[in-house]
Formats: sequence, structure tokens, C-alpha cells
Amino acid sequence: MASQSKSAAPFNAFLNTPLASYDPEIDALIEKEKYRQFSGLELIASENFTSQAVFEANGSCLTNKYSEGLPGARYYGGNEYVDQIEVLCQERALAAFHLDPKEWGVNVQPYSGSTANFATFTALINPQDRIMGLDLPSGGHLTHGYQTAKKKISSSSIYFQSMPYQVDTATGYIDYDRLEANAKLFRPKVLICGASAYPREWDYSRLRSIADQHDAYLMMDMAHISGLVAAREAANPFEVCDVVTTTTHKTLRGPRAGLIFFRRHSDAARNKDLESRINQAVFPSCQGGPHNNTIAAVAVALKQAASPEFVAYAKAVRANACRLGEALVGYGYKLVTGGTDNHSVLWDLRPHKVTGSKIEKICDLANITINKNSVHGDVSAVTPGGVRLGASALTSRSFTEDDFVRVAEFLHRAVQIAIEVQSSCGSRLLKDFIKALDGHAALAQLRTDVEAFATSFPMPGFDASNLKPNTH
Ligand code: DSN
Repeated sequence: MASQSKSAAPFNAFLNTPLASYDPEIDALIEKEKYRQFSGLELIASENFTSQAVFEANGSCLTNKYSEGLPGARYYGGNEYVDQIEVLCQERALAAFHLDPKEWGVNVQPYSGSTANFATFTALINPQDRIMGLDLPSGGHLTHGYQTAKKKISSSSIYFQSMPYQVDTATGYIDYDRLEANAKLFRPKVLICGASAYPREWDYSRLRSIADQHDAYLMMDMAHISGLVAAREAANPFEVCDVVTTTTHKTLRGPRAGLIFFRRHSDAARNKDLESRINQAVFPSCQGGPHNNTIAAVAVALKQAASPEFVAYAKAVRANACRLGEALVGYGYKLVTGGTDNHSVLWDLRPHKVTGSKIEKICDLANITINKNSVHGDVSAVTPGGVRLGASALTSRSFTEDDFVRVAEFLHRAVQIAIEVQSSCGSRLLKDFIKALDGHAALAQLRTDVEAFATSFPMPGFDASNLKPNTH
């Protein structure tokens, strides 16, 4: 028998034991989640189904490695391969968005969109400087300066002075005239465009001209539409913006992470040293070591995003979202702005007197995944009057425009059940509504129909053929 020194730790057998054997509890929950994704209709506008190659890179040995710093200038040894991966990711990011590396640079280390945005503010302005972004109830994002009358909610409003701009309550389109007038009074240092729930195109040249009146930075957070921008299915923010941020997992269909693009060269004095300011802001100001497994997975997704297949995908996303909207309008529903230019549809349910929360709940029970969303003019964010839908994920499962007509039919059935249950349960409270849904036959039938339909489509990223159906 080989002798073992007293100080040698035994090799822990579980270090090489598969998940299913070592931790059946977690493994079973992951399998259930896989089946939920496979058997449902995923309509959350910020989600997508990524690829097998992205999963593999994301779940690789790169998660073991520290690499604070930038390629070629790290605070840790052993980064010869990690450096190559990060450089490849940077090159692919610039290529995917058709950028000249002499004009634009990119930092690929942000952990997410929210850290990318905060690092950008840290780079561009000083604490308490002024920012203007689209108000959250108008479809804007939390990290663009969101605050309520009583409370500063996002760190972007805690550390900076924020004045939102809004959509026109009559049309649902951004009110650029009012934005321009308010900017004259507020004089922002950063004007932010980009949104979480805005179905229309951005007027970048108008935004640039407003920013220029105050020598402000123009920053685009293109998280929702970056896949469309890469495929040239949306207007190009790089033509006029100083900085462009994005997440990588929405229409871009990668893993969950963030990117910051910055102008390397420009005549504007404000853009001096942008590269070093952005890089410093990401690390060491806002983050520690980059997540190298994620950076590798982003690199894979960017390679895919530069392919002709991805362009066809992005075109289909827009066509599908448009068709979904038209089909809902055909049932007599109201959409904010009446339709969409991108991947998303903002559905105003207030004319039907049911809240977005109730529709989200009933859809969950039917395995249709959506999210409640404020619609401009809502008085409470807790009971928003709308629902946000997106076509990116189901288009990754090869849904066509006709399939989205079927999706609209399922959504219509869900709303009809909600209206009927709300009126028969005699209460407007969500908890009473949920209680009244228990054992509802039409809802059970809807779930059966949804699952039969959804499971007839392929699932990206993993083999769904051996999954066991979830019990409800
Ligand atoms: N939470 C994302 C969305 O749903 O839009 C943005 O971060």
C-alpha cells in the first residue's frame, strides 16, 4: 500500500463525480427547468435560448482562472490562453458590429448590463453630475437613473442627479421636443438612450443634436436590440454615440454578460482618453477579476452573430414580433404605439380592466412565460397595466410568423379566461384571482394545448428528447 504523508489531503472523490450522482437535488431542478423551457412559450423580451457551443464555453475550466487587468497586463500569472481568448472576444465584438478598430474599442469584462452602465458613468462623469435617461414607467431601464418621488432606487440615481425623459402619453412615442426643452433647463452631462420596453426605433440624430447643445455624452444602452443592430435590422447607434453598452444574452443570444464600446478617436474633447477611463472604471473601480468562462462564451456568441444565419434570424425576429402584434390587434387589443419596429411588443391591457400581474400569473399557469410591464400613464408600478412580449427566444426555436399567430391565439385565450375569472370571483385582488384559478378546466386545457404545441419545436443548446415531463 502506498504510504501517504501526514499532511497530504485526500483527493476528494466528489471533485470528479457528475452532478447527477453527487447532487441529485440540484440536478433534478435543472432538468425540470430544462423541461419548463422546452414545453413552454418563452415570450420574455429580454430572454433568449443560447447555443450548445456557448453552454460549453460557459461551463469550462476557464471559471478557475483569475486575470485582473487587461490582456498582456495582468495582476496574475498563467494568463497566456486567457489573454488570447479576451483579445479574440474584443476582435469579434468589433467585427460583429462592423466597427473599425481604429475608431472604436471595447471592454468585454463587464459582468452584466447593469455593471457596464455603472462603469460607464464612473468613467464619464463625477459623482452628482447630471444624467437623463428614459423613465422606467415609459419603458426605460432601472440603471438609467430611476428614482421615484419618494426614493432613489438605482445607484445611477443615488450617485448622480437624474432627470428622466418620457414618452408622449397620447402616442407612446418618445417626446423629443419635451426632452429637448427639459435638457435646456437640466443641462445633462450624459444623455442616455436605450430601453427595456420601447418597441420603436431611436432618433439618434435628434438625440445627438440635443446632447451637443450641452456638450454631453450620448450613451446608447442597446441591450435589448443589440442582435438587431449586429444584423443591421435596427438603426446604427455607433454613427453618433460616444459610448455604446449592451448585454449579450438578449437578441444577441449569448451568455449573460455586458460589453462597453467606446470611441477611441474623435474630435470632441469630451472623448479624450475614453479608452483608459472606461478600462479603469471597469477594473479596478467597479469590478474585480473578469469571468473568463463567460468572456469565452461571449466570443462564441459573437462569432455566431457575425454569420449570415444570424442575419436571417434577426430578420425573422422582427417579422415575428410584428406578426404577433398584428394578430393581437386583430383580436381587438391595444398595443403601445400600435405596433413594433423591433423584437418586442408592449401590450396595453387597461381597456380590458385586467392588470398585467393577473395576465402574467394566468400565463405562468399555462406555461406561457411573459412579464407584467408598466404602460405610460400607469399610476402604480405594483399593478402595471400592461404586458411585455418578445419574439427572440421562440424565433431561436424556429417559430415562423404563422406560429406566432398561434401564440397570439393562446394569449387571447388566457386573457378571456382572466376576464371571466375576475368577474366571477367577485374580487379585484390578485390573491383571490389566483385562488379562483385553481382547477379551472379551460386553463388546464390551455396548458395542455400550449405544451403540445411548444414540444413540437426543436430546443437550442440541449437535447430535450430524454427529458421527463414535469408534474404540476
Ligand atoms: N431585466 C432586463 C429586462 O427585462 O429588460 C434588463 O436588464
